[in-house]
Order: sequence, then C-alpha cells, then structure tokens
Amino acid sequence: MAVERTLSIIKPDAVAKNVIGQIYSRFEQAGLKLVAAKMQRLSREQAEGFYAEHRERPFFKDLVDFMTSGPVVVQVLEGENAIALNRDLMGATNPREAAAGTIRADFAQSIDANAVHGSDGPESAAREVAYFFAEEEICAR
Ligand code: RTP
Ligand code: MG
Repeated sequence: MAVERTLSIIKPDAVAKNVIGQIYSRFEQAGLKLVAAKMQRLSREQAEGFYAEHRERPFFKDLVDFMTSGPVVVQVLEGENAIALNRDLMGATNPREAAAGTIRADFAQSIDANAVHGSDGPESAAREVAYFFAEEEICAR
C-alpha cells in the first residue's frame, strides 16, 4: 500500500469544544503522522474556494457560514493509505449515521457542525493540500 498525504481540517465546532488534542490523538493512534499544521480563521473567499465543488448545492451557504464562524486547524496527515484511513477515523458525514468510536460519532453535533473534514480521494487530497500549504511547509518525517 502506498504512503499518501491527505488534508484534514478540525472544524470550528470541534475547536470550540476544545478537542483538538483528542482528535490529534486519534490520528496518531491510527499511525498517521502530522507533517504540516496551522490554526487560522478562514475568509469567505477561502471557504468558498475550498468547497467550490459544492457551489451549486443547497447547503453551500450554510457550509461557508459555518466554516467561517470560528478558527479551524488545518493539517496534512501522512501514512499508508492515509486518505481512506482518515475517512474511516472520521465516520459518516451525518454524525447520526457515523459508526461508534469515530470522530464524528464522538464529537459532532449535526451534519453541518460535523467536527472534521478529510480529503475524499487522491485528486482532492493533492488539490486540498496545495490549497493550504506550500511544498516547503510540509515536513518530511
Ligand atoms: P467534508 O468534505 O467536510 O469532509 O465532508 P464529507 O466529505 O463527509 O461531505 P461532503 O459531501 O463533501 O459535504 C461537505 C460538507 O457539507 C455539509 N453537508 N451538508 N445538509 C446536507 O445535506 C449536507 N450535505 C453535506 C457537511 O457539513 C459536509 O461535511
Ligand atoms: Mg467532502
């Protein structure tokens, strides 16, 4: 299996709940390495660009409102099968449907405030990592 990089975001609800460290522990316990990280408040333009694939969806404005409602923590995770592994750790988009023990089952309130983002495939991972980090900001480990 290939070593991959994936883009992860701890969303404003999870930052407000003060569970950044607990979420990072889940990544580490699963064998994922943090190779880049930053906390920031997204501008509307940044959030709209990041979620551009959803621009025509009915929930787009709510999604952008939510993602700009407070600081987020953005990180690059690296490891074997990192993209699918991170999605497994996250659980389903709607926390009510997320499997027990997943990040969304344990920390998310609703389909809007669902604690984390993770890239959903190799192409989105490459695009999303580059959206937030210059190559020299990613630390080989
Ligand atoms: P994410 O991109 O944030 O990791 O979430 P995801 O892949 O699990 O879900 P996606 O389909 O990409 O949707 C992005 C975010 O939009 C919100 N959403 N709301 N009301 C709805 O039907 C609905 N569907 C999606 C969620 O907050 C989701 O995380
Ligand atoms: Mg998605």
